[in-house]
Amino acid sequence: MDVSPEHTAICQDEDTISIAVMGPTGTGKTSFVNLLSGSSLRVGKDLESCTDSVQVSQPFELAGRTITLVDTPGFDDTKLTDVGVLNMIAAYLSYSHSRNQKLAGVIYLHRILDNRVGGISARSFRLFRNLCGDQSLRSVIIATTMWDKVDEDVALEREEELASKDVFFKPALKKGARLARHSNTLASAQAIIRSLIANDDCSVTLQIQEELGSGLEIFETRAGKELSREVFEQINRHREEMRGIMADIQEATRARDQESRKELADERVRIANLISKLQMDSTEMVKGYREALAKLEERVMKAEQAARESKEQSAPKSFGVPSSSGNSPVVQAVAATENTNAVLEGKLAAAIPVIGFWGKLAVMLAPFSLTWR
Ligand SMILES: Nc1nc2c(ncn2[C@@H]2O[C@H](COP(=O)(O)OP(=O)(O)OP(=O)(O)O)[C@@H](O)[C@H]2O)c(=O)[nH]1
Ligand SMILES: [Mg+2]
Repeated sequence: MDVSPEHTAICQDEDTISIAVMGPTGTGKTSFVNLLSGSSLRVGKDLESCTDSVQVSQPFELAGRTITLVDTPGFDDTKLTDVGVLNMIAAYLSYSHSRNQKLAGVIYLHRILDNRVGGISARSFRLFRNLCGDQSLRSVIIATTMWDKVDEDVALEREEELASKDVFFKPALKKGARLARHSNTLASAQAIIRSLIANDDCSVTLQIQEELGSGLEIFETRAGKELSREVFEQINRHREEMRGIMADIQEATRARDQESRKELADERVRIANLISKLQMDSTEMVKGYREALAKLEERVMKAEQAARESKEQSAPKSFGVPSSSGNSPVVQAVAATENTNAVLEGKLAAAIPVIGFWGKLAVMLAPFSLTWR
């Protein structure tokens, strides 16, 4: 399990605030992060989920603040389990909180073109609510995306439905969350950020941060409990499916239909694997969380060490590297994938001019701090 951003550098800057971007897979989280920050984090191209770890954007300036965006994998990822996703997000949130990194709020993205107010979207939002708790909803903006993909009239109708039905966003909106539109332009993304950082002191503690900070185990948190319940239901659904397949296999055997029998047998194996993965993940939730946290801590320590060494060796003043001290907050900078790949290929000189200071710092520190994919 990987908690680390793909390309991480650590430096300290107490004035930098971070904003987490969450939501189901494919809602445009990474696109939103890239648009605002100028990062080049990988964006999905097909139906498969794309982001498979928590990753942090380059810092950018807006409304007099230095901001980093925390991009997260979505629940209902096609490759990761929900337990794996929760562990990664929880480890990041808990660790950054323990290092006093200011979280200004959370932007939750929802595709306006999803015509079902239920299913995956509702499940994902339920988990999100449990992760945030009620008290931090004032620092949550639910932003609808993909307005260009659906007729405006239909989109407006759906927006109204989202805001007015108990089954979806209404209860959260009543408790202080805000609904916004993201029209895929920089101006609309910036407007969302501005309204998030305008009203408060730009520091919120999410429910899961409080819970983990007070010593609860991940499975004892509200989100952990909700997810365990969901996983249990998922396993039951798969078992039900399995019973149907077994009956079909018997039927195909009786009918001597070898082709169907083979297809059904393959499906049986696939579902059996799914069940055992879900069972293992949920029984090992604590282990998975601790591993995620340990990896994150190790990488941060290595990157800090590398930052210190780099500062000593390479005239840091010219880069304006902030001073490092033991308990300062964590700020992570991310370089673009293509440029980091260039570094891997030994093209450091070619990569540096493109990515600016934060990317440069990331590139410099990366070989010390990362497990490359
Ligand atoms: N038409 C349209 N496409 C968008 C918009 N936002 C994102 N996309 C596209 O939607 C796809 C998924 O976008 P991502 O940014 O990778 O979504 P994500 O939420 O990060 O997905 P995961 O990493 O899989 O959780 C990409 O092909 C984007 O180009 C939008 O507002 N309009
Ligand atoms: Mg993504």
